[in-house]
Amino acid sequence: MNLPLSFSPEVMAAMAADTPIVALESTIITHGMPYPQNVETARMIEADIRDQGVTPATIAIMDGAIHIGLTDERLEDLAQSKDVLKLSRADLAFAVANGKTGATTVAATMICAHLAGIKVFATGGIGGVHRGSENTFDISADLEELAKTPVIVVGAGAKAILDLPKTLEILETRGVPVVTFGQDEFPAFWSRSSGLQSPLRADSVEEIAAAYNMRDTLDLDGGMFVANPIPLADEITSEYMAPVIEQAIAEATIQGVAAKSVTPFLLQRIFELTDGRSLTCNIALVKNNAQLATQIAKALKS
Ligand code: PSU
Ligand code: MN
Repeated sequence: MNLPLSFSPEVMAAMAADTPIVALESTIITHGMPYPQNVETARMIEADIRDQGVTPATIAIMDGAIHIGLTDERLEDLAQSKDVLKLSRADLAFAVANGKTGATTVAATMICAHLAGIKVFATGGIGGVHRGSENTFDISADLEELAKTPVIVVGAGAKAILDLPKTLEILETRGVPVVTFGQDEFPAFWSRSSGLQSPLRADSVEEIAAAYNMRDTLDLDGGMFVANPIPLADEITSEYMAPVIEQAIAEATIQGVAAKSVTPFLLQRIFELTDGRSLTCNIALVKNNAQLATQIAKALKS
């Protein structure tokens, strides 16, 4: 098969040596954080992963290819570009075929990681069922992808801008294991608590690796969502976040923000309304997730 995959030199070396690799998404860089914090965070996360003897593979679409691992120059280009597409399953092929520059969401990163043979991927949080979805039908394609593609996604739960109970219901219906690391409660991204019980809990990376391998043995489709609570020192409490989120959602509704723009708009408004605290928190949780994903990638190799 002639796949349009372009591997960075370090990812190619890791594949040849059969050492663990952790995939990273790029929408968080282009649509989730402002410049230059976006590229600084991406570099820090990659360095942290390398420090633990694992290879990072940031995924993005450029020049008609799916890049598995970005050189520093490409990373900088992507982080500075203003007109990068936000790609999910629906538009991935169009972008590759037509030479567009695109960042991959959780859904698209899962597809690309799987094509490259990478099993673990770290992000901030996954998309989910938006509040008011009964009117807008706005449900992230990330949920459908988790049901389909055998990649472990490590995130800090789902953002409280979403309808978290409905998000967990859809994941259950679609057969996606939701495993929270080290606590009983499902975490809500900026906060450790959501008030919702996590469907499953694991206290070691070995349990996660075993569950992933057993899904394969049992021939069950799809991946797994590992919810990793933000460290206590970095969290913003749900009490503080609740009114901020309400305001951001109200503004999005009044301004008619819809479809792909909803998540980036809300993240940007919440960043402004919290005087940047949400970004500091976001960076800390991505770092924490990359660390766990790195340990899972190692456990899968042992
Ligand atoms: N969480 C963040 N920042 C982000 C995203 C999630 O903290 O930028 C991105 C991810 O790429 C996720 C996407 O896959 O938002 C979900 O977008 P949507 O709701 O349009 O499916
Ligand atoms: Mn959406």
